[in-house]
Amino acid sequence: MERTYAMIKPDGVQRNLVGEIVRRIEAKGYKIVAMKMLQLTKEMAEEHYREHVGKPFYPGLVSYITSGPVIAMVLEGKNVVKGMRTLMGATNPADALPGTIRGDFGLDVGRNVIHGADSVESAAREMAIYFKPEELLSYSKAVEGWLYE
Ligand code: D4T
Repeated sequence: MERTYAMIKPDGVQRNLVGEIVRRIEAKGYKIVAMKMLQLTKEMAEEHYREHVGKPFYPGLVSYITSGPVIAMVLEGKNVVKGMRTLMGATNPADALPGTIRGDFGLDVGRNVIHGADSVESAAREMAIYFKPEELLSYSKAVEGWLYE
């Protein structure tokens, strides 16, 4: 089953959106296989956002993502990488549709509430920044027969 890395950003935590976001992820049917609260170091932020080094928004992005605690998660489910991107909505909340997390809760691209990996490869790279392999749990849930045919 596919896995992705997702992270409720410091604004999501400060705005008391953790419960609402986790509720949406669970209600969709994705399984949480790892979750923790942490504050990113500058080094972790630089590793996470290494593809954006040199872009005009990079310094602000690193200072925002390190500004407070985040919720780091590994999620599992059928097509979860694409599905989480759909649940989150467009990167810029101004373009995100109502019903998506960013569409419902965000206003500004630099405060877009949640991160989700954009490919299976990025997901693997990102989850390794935040979790040791043994922190990713494998378990079954009784509801699976009602989620998958
Ligand atoms: P993340 O990685 O945070 O989930 O966002 P996306 O995957 O949806 O979008 P991204 O990698 O293109 O951008 C990373 C991060 O940078 C912020 N950002 C982006 C910004 O502040 N200004 C900008 O102009 C852009 C393009 C928002 C997300």
